[in-house]
Amino acid sequence: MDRRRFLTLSTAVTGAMLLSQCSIPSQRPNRLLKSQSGQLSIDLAASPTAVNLVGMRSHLLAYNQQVPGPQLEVRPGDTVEIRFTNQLDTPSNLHFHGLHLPPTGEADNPLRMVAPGETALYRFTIPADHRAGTFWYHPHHHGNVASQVAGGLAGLLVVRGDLDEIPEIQAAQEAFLVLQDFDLNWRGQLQEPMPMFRMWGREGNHISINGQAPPTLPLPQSGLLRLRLLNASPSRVYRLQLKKHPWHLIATDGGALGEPVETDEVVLAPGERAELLVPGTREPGTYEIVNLPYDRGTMDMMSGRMGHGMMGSGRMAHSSAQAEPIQVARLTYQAGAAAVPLPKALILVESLPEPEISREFVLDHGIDAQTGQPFLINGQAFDHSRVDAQAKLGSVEDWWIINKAGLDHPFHLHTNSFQVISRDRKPEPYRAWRDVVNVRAYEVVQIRVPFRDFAGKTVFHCHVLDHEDQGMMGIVEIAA
Ligand SMILES: [Cu+2]
Repeated sequence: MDRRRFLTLSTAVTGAMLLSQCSIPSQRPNRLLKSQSGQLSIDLAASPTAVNLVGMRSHLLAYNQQVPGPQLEVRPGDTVEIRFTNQLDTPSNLHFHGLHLPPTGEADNPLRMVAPGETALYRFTIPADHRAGTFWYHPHHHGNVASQVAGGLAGLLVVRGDLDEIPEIQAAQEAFLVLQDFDLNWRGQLQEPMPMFRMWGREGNHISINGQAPPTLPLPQSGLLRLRLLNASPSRVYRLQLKKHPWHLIATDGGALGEPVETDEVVLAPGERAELLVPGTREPGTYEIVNLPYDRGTMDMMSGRMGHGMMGSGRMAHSSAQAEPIQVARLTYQAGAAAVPLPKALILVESLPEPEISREFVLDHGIDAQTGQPFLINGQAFDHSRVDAQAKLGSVEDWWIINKAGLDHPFHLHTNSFQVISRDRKPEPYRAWRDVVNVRAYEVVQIRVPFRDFAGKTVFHCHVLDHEDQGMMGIVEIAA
């Protein structure tokens, strides 16, 4: 693609995004399915569905005809039964992203396949000591993940627990923001990405928040607003800022931090979640959350890999389809609520013991001799019959994720959350549980993983889902 074509495309895309902001809100808020008396038992069907998305009739893929899918809420100790029907024309399945569950059988089994037309039962118990947090569900059938998630298949799965019982947090207003992007033509149909965009990881020309245009959220004056964010986009990295107003990070992917951390930007790679508290302590008015341009390294790919060298710097440095800040939500002060201070302490994040084993995982681009796939971990593309690492049940391991490529690769591990220890050998400033860490182009990230329970085979992969589908995934087998 030459420069002029890229410019034309990015201008068109930005235009479409701006347009979608002033269009009418559409879908009603999506349905909440909460466990009752310790049980959540639901039917969930994935199907092609026409929905109103950011004011436009759009032909997407939906769970129970909603984009995003219904919000599930459970508590530690609950049993969950989901009768999942695949009404798509491609194989699918369910992954319970971030939950600590067995990776086998009818639980969080990423190697299971649900054929078109089939119904499968998913059945598991949320461990009694499960951390509270913002988790989610989405399809995970290798080869179809990017297209199915890009079609809209994603939903929140919230575990309520100790974090929710902290009095200040209990008193806070709560808002969930599911960030998705869709590549739609003027008829509202999903577009197949060009081969180059499949390589970079597809990004859409419409951003939606909970399937709608940017919402306006009430911020209680002198009180607290708790924002719970999920990046359910297949490739886009969101770089969020609350303009002219403080906000405090209180939770990452795997649950609460030890204490609130005041922050400026919140960078959310695909699959990542964050929770923030906004204290209503400023001049009453309306404040804006914007998404700033973010360069995943696609520009470097364009100039370097293609050898033109004409886009190395200057205005085009941000490579995603987005060139300007885009509004994601507005917060409007609302008087009348009781004053609530920021909580001083949250939930203790344990310090993990020194690792018994250290391993390296090199992320790179190339061609795997066996599969021909271009996204590799330790020189190999995904093979469902190969075990790439053997972890001992009850042990703690350090994984060094070495990105030798010029693109960001958000690294995701199933089953067990981890803590980031260092990035480019600089220690992480605070302890946090995560299941996705964005490993930036040429960066080295050290994570520490406890394998305490749940034997079996599970996967780790890049959460740019086009990369996962094209090989950037491996299997770790956990055994006694
Ligand atoms: Cu990747």
